[in-house]
Amino acid sequence: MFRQARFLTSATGPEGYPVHRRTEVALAGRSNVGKSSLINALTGKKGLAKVAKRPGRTQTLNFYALTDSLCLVDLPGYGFAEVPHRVRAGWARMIEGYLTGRDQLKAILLLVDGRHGPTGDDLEMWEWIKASGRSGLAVATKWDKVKKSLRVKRMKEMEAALAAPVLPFSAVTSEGKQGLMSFLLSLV
Ligand SMILES: Nc1nc2c(ncn2[C@@H]2O[C@H](COP(=O)(O)OP(=O)(O)OP(=O)(O)O)[C@@H](O)[C@H]2O)c(=O)[nH]1
Ligand SMILES: [Mg+2]
Repeated sequence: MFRQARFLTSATGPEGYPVHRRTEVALAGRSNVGKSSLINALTGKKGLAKVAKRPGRTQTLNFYALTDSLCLVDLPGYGFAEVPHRVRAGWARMIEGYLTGRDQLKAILLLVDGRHGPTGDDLEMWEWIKASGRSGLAVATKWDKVKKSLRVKRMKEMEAALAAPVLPFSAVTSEGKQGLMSFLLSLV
C-alpha cells in the first residue's frame, strides 16, 4: 500500500499543475463510479480523496503523490446530468486539456461500474484513450456488489465490449488492489 501518499494540489488548468517529476496516472470514469474511493483504498487513507453520496463531487483535477515517482490524478466524472451544461463544458475542456497536454501523464485508468458494464460514454472514453498513445487500463469498480455467480459472465461481457482485459476492483474488499499496485509500479 502507498502509505506515504499525500494530497499535492488541485488545479483547473495548466497553471495549477504541480511542478514535479513524478509519472502521472489519471483516473477517468463516470461520476460516482468510485474514482475517489479507489485512491483511498490504494493508499489505506479513508479521507484522502473526498467520497460523496451525491455524484459530481470532484470538480477539479486533484493530484495525489503516491511515492516520489508516482502521482495519481483524480478527474471530475463525466455523464452527470444534474450539472449545468455550461459547467460541464468547462470540465470537458479542463479534462481534455490535461489529458492531451500533460507530458508526464503516462497512463489513464478507465473506471467502469462493474455492476452495469461500460456505457456509451465509457466506450467513447476508451476509444479516446486508445487513440491517445498513452497506456490504458480498464478497471471494473464496485466488484463486491456483483453476485459471485454472475462475475465470470459479467467479466467476459466487459472484456468483449472493451476488447481489452479488465481488472476487477473493490474499494470495500480490496480485491484487485495488488494487481493495480503492480500495474502502477510497472510504469516507473
Ligand atoms: N460497494 C462499493 N461501493 C463503492 C465502491 N467504490 C465506491 N463506492 C461508493 O460509490 C459512491 C461514489 O464513490 P466515489 O469514490 O465518490 O466516486 P467518484 O467516481 O469519485 O465520483 P465523482 O467524484 O462524483 O466523480 C460512494 O457512495 C462510495 O462509497 C466499491 O468498491 N464498493
Ligand atoms: Mg470523486
